[in-house]
Amino acid sequence: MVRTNYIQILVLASVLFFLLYSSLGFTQNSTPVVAKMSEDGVQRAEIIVDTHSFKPNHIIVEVNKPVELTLKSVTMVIPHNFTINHPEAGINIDENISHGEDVIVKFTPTKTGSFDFYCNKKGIFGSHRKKGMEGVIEVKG
Ligand SMILES: [Cu+2]
Repeated sequence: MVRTNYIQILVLASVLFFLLYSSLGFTQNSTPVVAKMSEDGVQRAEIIVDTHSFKPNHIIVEVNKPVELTLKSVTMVIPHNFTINHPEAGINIDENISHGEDVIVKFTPTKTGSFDFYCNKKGIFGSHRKKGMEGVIEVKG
């Protein structure tokens, strides 16, 4: 009888943990944010890097104008990453972001379209990307 209770508690705890963990990690598309054009002609935006999200995760920029994204990590321990691999559009970045660190990435998109970015890190429960660390850079003409 004691043994049965122990197993029930273990199963319940596992289910709760799984629900909690998976609820942290599905992609919710945030409202698109238009990168702000500065006087120096650079389009700038900030992205908050958390576990497991980028906020915002949809940035709109103009084609053929330089873009500067500030990636601000607000995590306590876990390192993340910003990968966007679209050399055909002049965008090819793979930058690690330590916990609590600000990383600035720069590129000039040469093609219109929607280009996906993500975190390439993997935890013991799977890739950060699958948990929601992905987004899109939308390049407009
Ligand atoms: Cu990550």
